[in-house]
Amino acid sequence: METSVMQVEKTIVELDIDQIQNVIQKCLDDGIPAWEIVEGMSRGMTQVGAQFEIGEYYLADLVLSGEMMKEGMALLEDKFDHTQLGKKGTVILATAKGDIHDIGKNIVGTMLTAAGFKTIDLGVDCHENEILEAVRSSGADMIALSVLLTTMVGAIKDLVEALTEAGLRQKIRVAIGGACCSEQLAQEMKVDAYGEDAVKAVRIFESFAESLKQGN
Ligand code: B12
Repeated sequence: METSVMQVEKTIVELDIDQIQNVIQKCLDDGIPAWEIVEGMSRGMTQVGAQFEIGEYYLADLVLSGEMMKEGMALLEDKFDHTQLGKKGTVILATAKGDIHDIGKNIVGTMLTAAGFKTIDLGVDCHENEILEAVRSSGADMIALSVLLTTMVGAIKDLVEALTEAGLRQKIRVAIGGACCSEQLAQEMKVDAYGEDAVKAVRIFESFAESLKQGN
């Protein structure tokens, strides 16, 4: 039997924008937590991306799916427990310099917010100095860097070097994710973790928060 979360996923894959609010409302009426609905939307977006890659979907379809994501998120925004916000720490979100992909980063941000993290979203095409500045001014001790373009993996190294030069590397946890990232790349670039999806991102940042609390 198709659950209502599966319906959300399917609605995104089928780009049925007229139905997205209805299916999300149905989930909420069924008592499904907002983060589970976001997971369903995220799976749908991943499939839309895959369809685009094989030439089944076009650019206009991607834009439409992004619109659906926004409409859905607007319904869910106030369903997250905002009293917990920031209790687990502050995460800076950014897409690497030279890279303008932000759908995955935004999903990661929403899931982290839902899990009780305060997030500071610096947007796309972020230079390491901008990230460093945000670390200094906010006191954040965790960074989520999205990198989708292979040509931009050097941005990860530049960020790690900038943190090291500023004497901050030991205090800051860095995780990466996005199409061109992998566990191996994370090791090569000397970052603390790689996550393949937003659910893994939440687990990673929860373990970062725990280790920071214990002073490790
Ligand atoms: C949508 C898309 C676009 C859209 C972006 C719209 C937007 N606002 O983001 C548009 C059309 C603008 C675009 C442009 C380009 N794109 Co594009 N794009 C994609 C596509 C099809 C889907 C990406 C996506 O949104 N997926 C859905 C989301 C939900 O998944 P996600 O991003 O992977 O995020 C999830 C996880 O990775 C993870 N995650 C993400 N970030 C983080 C961070 C952390 C810390 C953690 C733990 C986890 C995590 O959690 C997310 C949620 O589950 C991918 C294909 C792909 N396989 O990724 C190509 C792709 C990334 N694009 C590609 C290319 C080449 C380009 C262009 C250069 C094309 C061009 N010639 O102009 C430009 C780039 C311009 C630039 N300077 O950035 C290539 C990159 C190839 C490479 N290896 O370098 C890809 C892989 C397609 C391909 N196979 O060729 N693109």
